[in-house]
Amino acid sequence: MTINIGPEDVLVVVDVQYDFLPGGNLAVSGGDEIVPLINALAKKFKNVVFTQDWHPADHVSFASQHAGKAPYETVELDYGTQVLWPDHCVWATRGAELSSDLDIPHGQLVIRKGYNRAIDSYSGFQEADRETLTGLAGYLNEREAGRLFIVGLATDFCVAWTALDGAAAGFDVTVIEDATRAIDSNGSLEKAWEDMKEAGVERIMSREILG
Ligand code: VGL
Ligand code: ZN
Repeated sequence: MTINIGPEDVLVVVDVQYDFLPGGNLAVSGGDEIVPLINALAKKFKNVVFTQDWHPADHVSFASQHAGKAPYETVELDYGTQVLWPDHCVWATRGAELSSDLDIPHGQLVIRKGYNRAIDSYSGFQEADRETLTGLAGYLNEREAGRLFIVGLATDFCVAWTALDGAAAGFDVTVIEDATRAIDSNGSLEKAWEDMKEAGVERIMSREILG
């Protein structure tokens, strides 16, 4: 059963940046394996948008900014519990660049997120305070976007939060599982799939589109 991609459908490529790829500061295991698949999928889509994790060097999500804290520990912030990460995707560094192995010249938009020092943003739509919007929903609505198909890194953080917020914004959202890879810290991957299922996010494999 093949899913036909129409001219309104949008491929959302989440955070395929050097820091999330092997050798990067927050490398996601197997992250490089999905790049050829994303390139193949992108050929089926007229519309492709990217997200880019884009932090100042003193970002609140970095363990280095919290005395006595190590990566993968948590802190309580105004907006809730924040997982602490190794420094990653610092703006204007190579680690923050989108992989040049992406071969998607027809990509239309790069939405940066996480640039406010005091607020993290896994989601491409909304920052972690659940208030500050990135503008992505406005852009997609103005473009009269159809279904959103989400790929990239990492399944259990930026992919999942983008999928959940896309669904909350009223979009029909599908995650292409084998075109994602996960961090999977403290059961985060299983929880992410549960949350996405509950929100009505579809979960497919790339062959359902590629045939
Ligand atoms: C991400 C942790 C921190 C992601 C971004 O892209 O999934 N994860 N910042
Ligand atoms: Zn980040």
